[in-house]
Formats: sequence, structure tokens, C-alpha cells
Amino acid sequence: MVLGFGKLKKGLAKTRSNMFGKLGDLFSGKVKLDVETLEEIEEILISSDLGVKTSTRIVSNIEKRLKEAGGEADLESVLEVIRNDISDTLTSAKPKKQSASWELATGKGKKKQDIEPIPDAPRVIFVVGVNGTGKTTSIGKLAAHLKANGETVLVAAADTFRAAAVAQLKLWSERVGVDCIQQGQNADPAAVVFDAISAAKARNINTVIVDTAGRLHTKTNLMDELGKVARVIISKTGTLPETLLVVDANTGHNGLQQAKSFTETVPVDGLFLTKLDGTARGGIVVAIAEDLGVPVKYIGVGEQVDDIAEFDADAFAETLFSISDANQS
Ligand SMILES: Nc1nc2c(ncn2[C@@H]2O[C@H](COP(=O)(O)OP(=O)(O)OP(=O)(O)O)[C@@H](O)[C@H]2O)c(=O)[nH]1
Ligand SMILES: [Mg+2]
Repeated sequence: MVLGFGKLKKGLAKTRSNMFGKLGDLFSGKVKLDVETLEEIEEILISSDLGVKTSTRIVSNIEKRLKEAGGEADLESVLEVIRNDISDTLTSAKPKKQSASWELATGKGKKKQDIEPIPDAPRVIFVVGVNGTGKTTSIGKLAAHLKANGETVLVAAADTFRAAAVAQLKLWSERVGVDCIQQGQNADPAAVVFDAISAAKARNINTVIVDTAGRLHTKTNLMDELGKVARVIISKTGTLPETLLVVDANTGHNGLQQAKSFTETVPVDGLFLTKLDGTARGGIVVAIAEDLGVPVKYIGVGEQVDDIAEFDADAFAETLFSISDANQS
């Protein structure tokens, strides 16, 4: 189920009004596409964090496609070029070959093809990321979202660093009506995950979502800990973990750099981009897809349980760059 335009509109409201304000000022009726105008368009795109590479390419597309039509353009024709470019970029962003691999976690010499799925093992979603990006909150929302889609869900409190972290996940689990598997503070995260997968099997639950402590990719011991948890997941399910990296959209290009470093150590299958509601620079979504080559799977657009949407590239481009949407807000 794709949660459509409503959530995206909420998440992108600040970005859209920022961009439309500026583009609207630039285009009152038909405008000559001279060097100055094109530069201004590029600046507006860059100021929304679309990234220099993407912005430059879009402007050269605008120049190519619209200049031949007399050298003048109106807002809608410019928006159409932007929309098409962005939705193509987002749908064709292919995962780059990642240097990091969980196969190391399965033991020397073992390869992916040596792993055999264990019958009746649950799907395990492994949620990782830097401190405070929104992991625990996003897990609460994701649990509710998957449950609404008919899955049975259990959450595992493998952030055992702080007692408050376990309590926070427990609270979310009660709010959304799913089980939470926990041990005491300072418990071994791998042991919590071992318990959680056993409990899921015993209770006939098909999805386990694992919360982890926030960490920086530079902390070797913490990154090793993720490998240890992955090893448990692999041995208990016969499947590589489905790893979701949580990135805070407000951290812009810093967040992108952090995410890049993370993916060099940990294999990441998808991104959960949080706090899109708080930024006027939502163009970061495109920069991330293009630079990181990891698909955005979910976006977070607020602190409430239903402030989550599955990411949809066309809906994103449409919401951000269509006049009708702008008029409705
Ligand atoms: N506005 C907004 N706030 C969010 C969103 N997602 C999370 N937050 C807030 O961000 C803050 C941090 O969220 P947590 O879920 O605790 O983050 P975390 O990554 O688990 O943090 P650590 O466990 O400390 O690493 C909380 O105040 C959340 O309510 C979002 O999509 N939008
Ligand atoms: Mg947390």
C-alpha cells in the first residue's frame, strides 16, 4: 500500500513553499531563458539541497529542451522538465555495489550462496543509524504500518545502552499493539535479538524489527557489535538481515556524508529518511538517491504514529514540482 500525496504534502510543505516562492518570483509569465535566469534556477535548486550535480544537469536539460522553443519559457514548462528529470533520477537510482558485507559475519570463507533460508523463520528488519536520527520512533511507526498491512510484528530492544531506550521502544510497542522483547540495561544486543527471533517463531509472528543504539561509523567496537547481531540473525533465519539505515533529512549533506561512511562498513538495503517535515531542503532525497545509490524506502513526516509513508518517486516529483499542489497548500 502506498500512502500517497497527503503524507508527502505534509512532509514537503516547507521545501515546496520555499522553492515555489523563489521560482514564482522569477517567473511571472513568460521569461527569457538567458544565462542569468538559468543561473538563478540553478541556485534555487541547490538551495533546496538537490545537490550541485543534479541541479546543473536539470538546468542544462531546461536549456536544451526549452531554448529551441524561442528562448522563452513559463513556470509550468520549466517545472515539467524538473519533474521528469527528478522522477527519472529517483526511479533509476541503482544500488551501488557495496564494499561492506555481512557475509564476513557468517564466518570466514562462507558465501551468500552457502546460506539456506530456515523454514518458518521470521523476516528481520535491522534498523541502524547515527544517534538521534529517529530510529526508535520510526520503528514504532513502521510496526504500525506493517501491522495495518496485515503483517504480525514484534520489536526487539537491542539498544541496551540506556534504560530509557528500552522504555521508549516499550512505550511505542504498547501504543501500536505489538510485542516487545527486552532484557535489562547493558544486556548483550545479540542475546536480545536471539530471544526475539525465538519468540517470533514460538508466537507465529512473521516480522521482527530490531532497534539498535545510535552509533558513528568511526566507533569500531560499536560497528563490530552490529556484525555480531547480524551473525545471530543469519544463523537463526538463514537469511541476511534487511538493513534499514535511518537518516535525518535536516542534516542535509552532512547526513549524506555520514550515510556514505556507514554504508562502507555495513551493507544497507534501504533508507528511512526522517524529519522531512522539519526541513525546507527536502531536495536532499534526490541527492541521497543519486550519490548513495541506496533506495529511499520510507519517509518520516512527523512524530505521530501515522507520520510515515512508503517512498514513491513519481509522487515525490509531482508533489514538489506541480503548480496545482502548490495552489492547494
Ligand atoms: N518532526 C519529526 N520528528 C521526528 C521524526 N522522527 C523522529 N522524530 C523525533 O526525533 C527525536 C529522536 O527520535 P528517536 O526515535 O529517539 O531517535 P533515535 O535514532 O532512536 O535516537 P538514539 O536511540 O538516541 O540514537 C524524537 O524527538 C522524535 O520524536 C519525524 O519524521 N519528524
Ligand atoms: Mg533510539
